[in-house]
Amino acid sequence: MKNVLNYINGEYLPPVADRWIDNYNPSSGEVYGQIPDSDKEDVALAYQAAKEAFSSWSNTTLEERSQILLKISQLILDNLDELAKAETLDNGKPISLSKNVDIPRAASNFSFFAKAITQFASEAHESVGLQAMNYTMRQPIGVVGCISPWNLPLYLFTWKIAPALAAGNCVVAKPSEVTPMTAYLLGKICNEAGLPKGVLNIVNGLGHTTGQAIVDHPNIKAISFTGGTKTGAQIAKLAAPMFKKLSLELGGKNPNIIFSDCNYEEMLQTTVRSSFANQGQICLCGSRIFVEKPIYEKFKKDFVEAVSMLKIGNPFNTDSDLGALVSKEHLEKVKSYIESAKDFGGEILFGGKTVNVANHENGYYLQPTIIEVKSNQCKLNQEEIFGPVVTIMPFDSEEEVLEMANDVSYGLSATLWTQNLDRTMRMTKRLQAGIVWVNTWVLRDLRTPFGGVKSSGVGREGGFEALRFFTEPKNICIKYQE
Ligand code: TXE
Repeated sequence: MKNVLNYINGEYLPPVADRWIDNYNPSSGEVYGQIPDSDKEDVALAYQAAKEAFSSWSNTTLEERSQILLKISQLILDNLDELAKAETLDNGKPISLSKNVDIPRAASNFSFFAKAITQFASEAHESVGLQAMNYTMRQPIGVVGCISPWNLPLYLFTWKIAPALAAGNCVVAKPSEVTPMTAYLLGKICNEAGLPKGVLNIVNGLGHTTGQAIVDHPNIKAISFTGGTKTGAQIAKLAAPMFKKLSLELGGKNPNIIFSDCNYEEMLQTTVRSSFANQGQICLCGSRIFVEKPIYEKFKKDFVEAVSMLKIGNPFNTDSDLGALVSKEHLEKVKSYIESAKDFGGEILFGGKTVNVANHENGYYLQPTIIEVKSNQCKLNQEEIFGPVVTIMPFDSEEEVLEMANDVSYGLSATLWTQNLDRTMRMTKRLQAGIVWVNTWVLRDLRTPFGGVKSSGVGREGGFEALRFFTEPKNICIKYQE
């Protein structure tokens, strides 16, 4: 059994109430360890440790802070194999993805913010003629809360923690109860890198208990959350009367818009990835594919053929393109969407069935699934499925596809495939999304603002946006005599 403990004040501790939750291996469906079922008392301990560490951490020089974060980044890379294996075991994602994307990105999150903090600056405003000078101080908030989901476990956990720490805050963090293992291993790395005790504290447990206790804590003044839209709404409701700063990165139902003049081969290859990478469990996946009529039939045929070549299997096999979905509950949820397709005239062009993987018969495997739909108004196009399921639909004009792309409650990202510059300019301006990719997908530059509009969230992460979120601006106005 591989058990997880809380990481508080630099030490690994069992939960105060000694209650535990089973942790499943999604590729086999077996319990392989236990994690703390923490409650308010554990969060209180974590808060206390963070509070005590704050005065010293917020006064370290930027150089010192930066060096420690760079060391954490390096140690993540030094332990890449162990972390990648742990991520795949916990989440079910292909090992190639853990090794090449998730863990290297976790290292980059630390190295990026280690450097960004040394370049972060604030403004000065001279009140000309009034003999006064204003400058803005950007001070760390204090103790902040970071709550992350299961789809990109260490990747998203560190995406929040790294800027929070870089800005001089102390953190109480909670990884998803479904995928706690790499966050657990990060504690050891932080100790080895010399991160002072209490600066980062990790409490494990369920959302409505441990997560809620973090949001509810009166002295944890900011919450950075990534997860489902419903959960985001609950967090906002609880945090608003306490006037907490909130950054909410929520779901998506992203359009992938394909015009006939696109670079076809590149579009096809990328669309396979943007549809099914990580079993479709990425908030940025292009789950609604709209194809211009002249190439619709050709695309349908080629896309089905390309997807039929994808290999679903044990995520530890290096040639598996798709591994297991994260949990039994999630598999059931995704299946129920597929089963509902026929209710509104959807036609399954490929997939739709669970997959039996040899020696892993109880794992949560599902075929990549393509459903042709008749209307953008159907449930499959309006609700986030968050699994290996995409819909496809033809369109006639720019105006029509724009209307369909925007006619959804979400607004995280959009992808556009065209060689026409004028069309690119017209459409990128009008697409309701926080991020628009043109002729590419998830090409990330960590300096750019990341987040969504409408039900996809509030606020932006990434670059200086994240450092602004994790600091409070203070205006200092000095009057002087001439
Ligand atoms: O996420 P939750 P779930 C979407 C996706 C998925 C749906 C539900 O559509 O099917 O959300 O997934 C913690 N107070 N995304 O239920 O519950 C929880 O413990 C404080 C999109 O697994 O939102 C975990 O650490 N915290 C998404 C984190 O919130 C709470 C990624 C996310 O879990 C809490 C994941 C509460 N009341 C799911 N309730 C994306 N944007 O990438 C739960 N949590």
